[in-house]
Parts: sequence; C-alpha cells; structure tokens
Amino acid sequence: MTRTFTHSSHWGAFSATPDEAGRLAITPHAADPDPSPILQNFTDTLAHSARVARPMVRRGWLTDGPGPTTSRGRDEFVAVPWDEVLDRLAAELTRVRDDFGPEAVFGGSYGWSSAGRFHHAQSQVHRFLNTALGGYVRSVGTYSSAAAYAIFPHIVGRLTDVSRHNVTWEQVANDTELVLAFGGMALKNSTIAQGGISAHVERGSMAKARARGARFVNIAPLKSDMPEEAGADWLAIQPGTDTALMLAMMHVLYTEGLADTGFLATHTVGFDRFARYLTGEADGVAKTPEWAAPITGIPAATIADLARAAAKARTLVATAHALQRSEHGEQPLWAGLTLAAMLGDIGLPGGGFHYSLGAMGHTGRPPVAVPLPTLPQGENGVSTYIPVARVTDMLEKPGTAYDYNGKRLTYPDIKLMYWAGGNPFHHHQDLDRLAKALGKLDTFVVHDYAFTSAARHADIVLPATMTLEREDLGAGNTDRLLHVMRKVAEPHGEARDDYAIFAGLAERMGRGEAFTEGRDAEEWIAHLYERTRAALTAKGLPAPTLAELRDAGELELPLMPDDGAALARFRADPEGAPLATPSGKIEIFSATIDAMGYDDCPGHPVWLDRSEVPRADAPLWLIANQPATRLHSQLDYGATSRAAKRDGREVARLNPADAAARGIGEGDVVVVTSPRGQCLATAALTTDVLEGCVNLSTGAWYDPVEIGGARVCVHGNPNAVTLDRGTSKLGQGCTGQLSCVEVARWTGQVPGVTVHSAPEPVTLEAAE
Ligand SMILES: Nc1nc2c(c(=O)[nH]1)N[C@H]1C(S)=C(S)[C@@H](COP(=O)(O)OP(=O)(O)OC[C@H]3O[C@@H](n4cnc5c(=O)[nH]c(N)nc54)[C@H](O)[C@@H]3O)O[C@H]1N2
Ligand SMILES: Nc1nc2c(c(=O)[nH]1)N[C@H]1C(S)=C(S)[C@@H](COP(=O)(O)OP(=O)(O)OC[C@H]3O[C@@H](n4cnc5c(=O)[nH]c(N)nc54)[C@H](O)[C@@H]3O)O[C@H]1N2
Ligand SMILES: [Mo]
Repeated sequence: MTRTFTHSSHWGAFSATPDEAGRLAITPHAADPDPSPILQNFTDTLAHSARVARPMVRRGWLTDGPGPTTSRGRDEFVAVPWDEVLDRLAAELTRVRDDFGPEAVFGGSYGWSSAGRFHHAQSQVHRFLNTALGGYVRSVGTYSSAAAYAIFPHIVGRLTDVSRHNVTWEQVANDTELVLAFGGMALKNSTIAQGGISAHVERGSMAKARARGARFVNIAPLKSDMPEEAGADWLAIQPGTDTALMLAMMHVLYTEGLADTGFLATHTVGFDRFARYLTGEADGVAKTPEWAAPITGIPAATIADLARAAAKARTLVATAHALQRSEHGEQPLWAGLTLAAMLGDIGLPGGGFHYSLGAMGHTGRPPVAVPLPTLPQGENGVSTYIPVARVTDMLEKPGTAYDYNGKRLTYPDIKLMYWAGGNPFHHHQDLDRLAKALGKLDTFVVHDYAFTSAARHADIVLPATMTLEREDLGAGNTDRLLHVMRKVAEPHGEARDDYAIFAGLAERMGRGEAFTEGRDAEEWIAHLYERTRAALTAKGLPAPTLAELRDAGELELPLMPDDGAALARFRADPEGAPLATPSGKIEIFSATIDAMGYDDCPGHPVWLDRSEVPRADAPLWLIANQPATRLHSQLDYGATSRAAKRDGREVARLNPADAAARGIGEGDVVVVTSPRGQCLATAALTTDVLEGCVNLSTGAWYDPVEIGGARVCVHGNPNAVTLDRGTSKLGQGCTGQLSCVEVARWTGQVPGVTVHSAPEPVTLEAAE
C-alpha cells in the first residue's frame, strides 16, 4: 500500500510517496506557484551510497589515540558499534574539558542543517555542549552576511531592520518604479528560505512590477542573475567594483542638485564630511562617472543616466549578500545605503534600501507574529568567540591577537572540534589550508547523514538520520504556514537522531537529565509547539492540539503588517522612532567606526584598492556563487544536482572570448588554478558571463586527488582555489565569492569522481 507524507525543507514544502524500492515521488505543496526544482534531489537519496550507515572512527585515532596528525582526510575508517563509540567519545570530551576546560572545544558548528525545528542540528549541538560540557567556543555572524552583521548596527540599525521587515515583494509589485539590483535577484537563490517556504512569489512579483511599468537593472557580472520575467537591463559590472559605481552615481546626484537634501538633513549624520570625499576636496580625486568608468567597466554616460533616472523614480537600492562576501565587502553596503539616502526614498513603500531581497525566499515578506517552536540552547559558560569565517586562522594561530569590529581578540587554543549540521569543507575557503590546520586538533567529530568531505577529514563520524526519517515541525520566520513533517522512512542503516546521539553522550557524562529534561523527541515536539499554540490562543486564533495539527498537515500563522517597520517609522518620525544606531539616524559618517582606526574600513564609505586583483598568473575573476541545483553541498548526489554536472563534474561557465584565447571548447575538462590550489571542472561557454570572469558555483563535494605532488579537487569545488581572508578588520567576513584564477584545458589523465560513495570500513586486524 502506498502512503503519502507531508514534509518540508529549506527549499519548499512537499509531500513524499515512497515506492517499494525506497524511491520517493515528490510533489510540491499545492499552494506554491513556483516550486523549487531542488525538491527532486530527494527522490533517490534515502539509501544512497553517500549515506553514513554506521559509526565510523579514523583508524589512527583508534590505534594511536587523540592528538595532532597529518592523517586526517587520508586515513581509513573502522566501523565501531554505537555503545563503544559513545563511550570513547564521552571519555574524550571529559578528558578535554578536565585538562583544558570547555574553552578548548570549538562548537560553532556553522551550517544550515535541515529545516525541522526540534531536530535542527545546530540547536542540538549547542544545547548539548552547553548542558553537558559547560559551554564551547562559539562563532558570531554567518558566511552569508558577516560584513553586514558587523557594519549595519553602526550605520542603520539591526541587520533584520534592513533584511527582514522592510520592503516586501508586494510593495515591489505595486509601488517600486526602479529596482537597482546590485548582485541581481536570481530565482535560483530565492528558491531557498531558511526554515521552509510554502509559496515562491518572486517570479510573479517581478512580472507584475514589470507589467505595471517598473524597470529592473541587473547590476552583476552574470546575466543570469535576473530572471527573464523582470525584463532587466544588464549592467555587466566588473566584480567587486559596486562601490565605485555607487560613488559616481552619488557624485552626479550631488553636483547636479538631484540629492534629497531635506532627507539628508533630517535623517542622516555626516553627509558633509562624506561630500568632501565625493568631490575630491578631501583626497584630490573627484568620484565622477569618468573616474568610475574604467574601474567598473560601465560607460560614464550610462552611470550618469542611471543616477538621473533614479532621482526621478521611486527607487529601490537592493544589495545582494554576494556584494559583501568579498574583500572590503562592508563598503558597497554603506555606499548603497548612502545612495538610497541621497535618493530620499528610504521608508517609503517599495523604495529606499534593502539588503538581500531576492537572495533568499524568506526576505521581502512580513515576519510571522507568533513565536516558532524552537529548541532552547541553554547557557554557554564560555565567553570566547571567533568571527565565523576565521576558523582556519584560529586553528593555525592559537594565542594570537587580531582585530574585529573595534575589539582586540585572541584566538583560543582548540583541542576538540565538533560539527553537526554544517559542512566546513563546503563553506570555508582554501580547503587545503583548512585540511592542514585540522591536523593540529586532538579530535574532530562530525555528525552527518552523508559522508561529506568534512566527515572524511574527521576522527569520529556519527550517522545522523536525515530529515525524512523523523517527525518534526517546520516553520520559517516569514512563512505563513507551519508544516507537519512526517517520518517518511525508517532510519538508514544504524543512523540515529542527533538528539538521541547527544542524549546518549550526555547520559554517559552524567548530564543526561540536564540535556533531555526527561523528555523524548515526541515529548519535546509537543512541548515546543505549546509556546506557539499559547500565542495563537492569546490572539484568539485557531490553535489546534498537536494531534489535530498532524491530521491537518499544516497551520496558518498570523503575519505582522506589511508596514515597512523600523525604516518606515523612522521616516515618519526621525526623533520619535530613531534607528538603533549611536545617533539614532543613518550614519553616513560613523564616529564609532572612525575611532576604530581601520585603514580597511574608515569612517565613511570609500573606494579601496584590493589585494586580490587579476594579474598575469591569475587573470580571471572566479565567481563562486550559490548553486542553482542544490542548497550548498546538501544532496549534491541528488537527481537535480547530478543532472547539471557533466561527466560527473561541476560545470564552469566562461565567456567564449576567454575560452577561445585559451583553446577551451564546450565540454572540455578544464583546470582552475590559483596560488591556493587547483580543481577540475567541465567548461560551458556562454555570453551570459562577462568577459574576464569564470563562474563555478559552490557545492560540489571536495574530492582531492594527489596529482604530481599537488592535491587537485577532481570534482569542481571552487573552495579548492578561493582565498581565505577576512573582508576587513571590521567584519572579518567570508570573501569566498571572488578570487583570481587561471583556467586552462586539462591535458592530463582525468580521474573519476568517487566522493559520492562513502568509504568502505576496514576491520582493525586487516588495517594493522
Ligand atoms: N566560495 C564560496 N564559499 C561559500 C559561499 C560563497 O558564496 N562562495 N557561500 C557561503 C554561504 S552564504 C553559506 S551559508 C555557507 C553554507 O555552508 P553550510 O551551511 O555548512 O553548507 P551545507 O551544505 O548546507 O551544510 C549542511 C550540512 O549539514 C548536514 N545536515 C543536514 N541535516 C542534518 C541533520 O539533521 N543532522 C546532521 N547531523 N547533519 C545534517 C548536510 O548533510 C550538510 O553536510 O557556504 C559559504 N561558502
Ligand atoms: N539555489 C540556491 N539558493 C540559495 C543558496 C544555495 O546554496 N542554493 N544559498 C542561500 C544562502 S545561504 C545565501 S546566503 C544566499 C546568498 O545570496 P547571494 O550571496 O546574493 O547569492 P550568490 O549566488 O552567491 O551571488 C549572487 C550574484 O552576485 C553576483 N556577484 C558576485 N560578485 C559581485 C560583485 O562584486 N558585484 C555585483 N554587482 N555582483 C556580484 C554573482 O554574479 C552572483 O551570481 O543564497 C541563498 N540561496
Ligand atoms: Mo548563506
């Protein structure tokens, strides 16, 4: 008998119908007007060879014990029974805590996990380390928006004031006249929404706006950064030069008397100081369109016309996450905010400044008005933290001081690293350097349902269930539906829920009760849902019991009004509804940032020279953006992801002119090289990519093979070649979006990609 189960993911709500062989038919949520193709990654993944079937321990860790080694990522794995592996791991956690304290444990464990609220692996690992160990070294900020997270509180307020409750798609459809989309608004990106999404509205909203006469400008090196429906003009900008373009537009507004001087006077501080820089009075360089043209690759007349058009229209300055995921990534955000302030539409429906609209599906919608059923993480007894993307630096340089957002911090000395629900061999840059730095640890633990590259570099790999193998509730912060996530299949092999694994460890460490509070998974879900239910009841809204909710499959949640929130209130009453900045206004000059004295982030937006620029040995910009066919590295072995690879390798897109200059033809195997490393990919030629750029999206599992003494990723993971450095001393964010590389036809042997099959365990006798 076939049965159908409702479920949810970061890329959409759906129902799954398993067949006898364990394959799933996936049907998107009926109310979703534009479901994600990524849903089909689920079809054949339950029993895939990539799954972790049993607990596995690196041979050297078992035979030699914990300690620094060069064997991580090269050693074999031994299958170890659950009881034994949990005993050994509990003993190792206890040893590290007793000898070095919890500040020797890095539990930042950055990553997206899966969408269910109780089984959210991030929350689980943090709660475990807090309750069982007394805490851990955490990380702050995200790979998505570290620079934004650091700078916005100084200049405009909370990150969420500009990224979440701000201009909505409804407003774009109805009110916006001109959208300046810096970094584009690709539908491949808005397909994803953290926590889940039941209706993808971006395509329809852009089509509606266009039909009304709105104009979209796609300011990006890739034409594909905007959907056909938007009918956008493509301004193919040189990567990393948006700040120069924005400055030149502001120069036009200023010198032609087009700036909204009233808004600048009542709602901002520090414009005069910035104006002296803009005109060149401060540094001798006027930031004119003629100045910006050779930097940005956009003709001066086009820049001036765009500024004039923006001054006339209800204009939205939209900035993608990608803009700040590169060197000096703080600057285009600050310059974009200043440009929007000069245009004077901030706080008006559909106008002003937005960060990340269209970069994710959960942006551009009003937030849910009741608390979601999230797992409490407990108190962290350790105060030490790192900016999230400084993980390799931390491992390489314990005890070394560094700058971050006005503070002088010191890297901790980490002995044990714990990862559950993230993949550092997906998200981090310069992976060979990361792999070497991991050698300094005593122990590296990974929970995952799939044998990712991170798992391959771990000492202890614990098989977690995947979302389809457990009950949960799914809910996003801006989605109007709460979803019942039914268990579709039994756990693969010996896989256990992260919760059960942590409960077993906590028990062995004498902290079982503190972690579980005496509840099993089902009791926790009921407990967490009560909070949401009570809030619904208090609002006089339908508040079904958990059993009723499960019968219904989903529940409608109330949303906050689409009123522009903080920015709209501030526009209406700048004194009475100040922003959460030091002055309460938009800070075009920030005394706080100026006082930090950072040469790479001075007191107002500036154009700065970059250390990574095209040069003889690395003449092309590598654009390592988000993949269209999966979320990051998740289900890279799924049907949608695999279908877009060629000969099992990731596709690198480049302009035919660059290909011709290198003798590269369509479908050739190419090698992408930088001073950091090398990776192979399959070439695709397209004029959608600006000349001088090559686009290799992230997410192919890192599959290093020793070739001629070097480690070459044969699968096409761009982080084999990206540069690992912070955005600036202010944000210390990930700069993985842009690096400089060379691309050549690969003339050597072409090794197969084997990373989608989990390693076969060896037995200890055979291994010795
Ligand atoms: N070069 C470059 N690098 C980048 C970026 C870029 O633009 N360029 N973008 C960055 C960005 S924005 C981000 S957000 C990061 C993303 O980096 P990550 O969030 O780390 O990437 P994911 O692949 O989503 O990792 C999630 C992992 O959790 C596992 N997982 C899922 N569910 C469960 C579960 O229930 N239990 C357990 N134990 N594991 C589970 C998945 O199998 C997967 O391995 O990458 C960053 N890296
Ligand atoms: N399908 C899919 N969607 C996703 C994700 C995924 O993994 N898969 N990840 C989600 C996550 S976690 C995040 S944080 C968001 C990320 O959202 P973004 O960071 O906005 O997404 P990206 O695709 O990395 O970058 C968007 C585009 O910016 C352009 N770009 C790069 N550098 C520059 C530049 O210097 N100037 C300009 N003007 N444009 C530039 C690139 O052409 C790129 O395609 O995406 C989310 N959406
Ligand atoms: Mo992200």
